[in-house]
Amino acid sequence: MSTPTGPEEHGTSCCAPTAGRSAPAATAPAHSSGKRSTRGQVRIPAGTFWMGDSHGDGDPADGERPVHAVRLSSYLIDTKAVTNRQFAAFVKATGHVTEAERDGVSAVFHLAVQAAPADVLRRVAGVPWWLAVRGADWRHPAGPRSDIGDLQNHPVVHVSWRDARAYCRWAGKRLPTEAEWEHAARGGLDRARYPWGDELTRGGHWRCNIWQGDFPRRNTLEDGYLTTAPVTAFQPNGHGLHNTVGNVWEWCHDAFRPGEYADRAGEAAVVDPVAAEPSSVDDGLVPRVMRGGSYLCHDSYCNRYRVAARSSNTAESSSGNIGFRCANDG
Ligand SMILES: [Ca+2]
Ligand SMILES: [Ca+2]
Ligand SMILES: [Cu+2]
Repeated sequence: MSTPTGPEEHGTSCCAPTAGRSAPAATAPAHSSGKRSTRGQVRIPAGTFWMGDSHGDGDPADGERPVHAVRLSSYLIDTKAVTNRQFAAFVKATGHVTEAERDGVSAVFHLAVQAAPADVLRRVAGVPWWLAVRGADWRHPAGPRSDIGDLQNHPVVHVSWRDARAYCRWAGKRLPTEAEWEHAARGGLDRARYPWGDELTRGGHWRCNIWQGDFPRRNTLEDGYLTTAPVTAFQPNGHGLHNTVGNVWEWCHDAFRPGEYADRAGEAAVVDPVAAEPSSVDDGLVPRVMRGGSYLCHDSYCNRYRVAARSSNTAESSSGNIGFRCANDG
C-alpha cells in the first residue's frame, strides 16, 4: 500500500501532498479520443498580457517572476472546473480507473475525513493535516464513508494529471497551458492580484473559496465552505470563468520548472509558451503545473490563491483539493 509522502521541492505548504504510488506504472489509458467539443467553453481572443507576479507576493522558490510579456493565439477554455457529474459520464463511457482507485489510497484533509479509523493509514510527514486514507477517490472524496450524491455540481477531485488528460481526450478537449490558464484567470485585467482586482474581499464579502480562521485547526467558514464549493459558486471573472482562484487546484498541461520564467525574460514577447517536456523521467513522476490554489489556502500559511501563483505536483498524484478544467485550440 503506498501512501503520500511529504511535499517535494516547493517545501511545506497547504497545497497538496505528493503521492508515492506503489501500483505498476500506468501507461496512458487507451480510450479513443473524442470528437472535438467546445461545450461549456468561452473563446479568449488573441492578445498579449503580462504574466507573473507584479506585486512581489510570491515565494521566490515558486518562480513567479520575472514578469514577462506573453502573446497568445486565441483559444477556448471551460468556464468551470470539471464536475463530478461530468467525470462520472466519462467513467461510464470508458471504464477509466483513476490512479487513486487503482492504488486504493488518496490524501484527504484531516477535518474532512469520513472513514473508519483503520482506513486512516498515516499522516503525511511535514504536512500533518493531510491524511492518507484508504478508499478515498473521486467517488468518495472524504473517504469510504462519503459519497458524491450531493456533490454532482462540485469539482471532481482525487484525479491525477494523467486522469485529467484522459478525460480531456475523451471529451474532445485538452488541458490548458499554464500561460492560457493565467491569461484566462486574469479576466482581462492587467497585472491584478486576483481575477477581480487587487483586494481580496469586498465589503467584508469573500469572492472565492479559501480558508478563514486558524489554519489548519479551525475554519470559521466565512465563505461558507470547508472543502469544495459548487463550480458555479461566486461571481465569474471578466471572461466568465468561475473559481479560477480558490476551491480546487487545477492541473495545467505544462511540466513545472521554477526557472521557466527566468529563461523567457529578455525576449520581446514569448509566443504561445509551453514548457519543454522532460525526456528521461517516468511519466508519472514529472512535476506538472497546478494553478489557482484551493479551499485550504490561507495567507498565514500559503498565499497561492493569486492569479500569478504557481505550484506543482507529480503527474500521478491526487488529493482532495486538486481538479482541473479543459481548454481547446481556437
Ligand atoms: Ca472556505
Ligand atoms: Ca480553482
Ligand atoms: Cu495553498
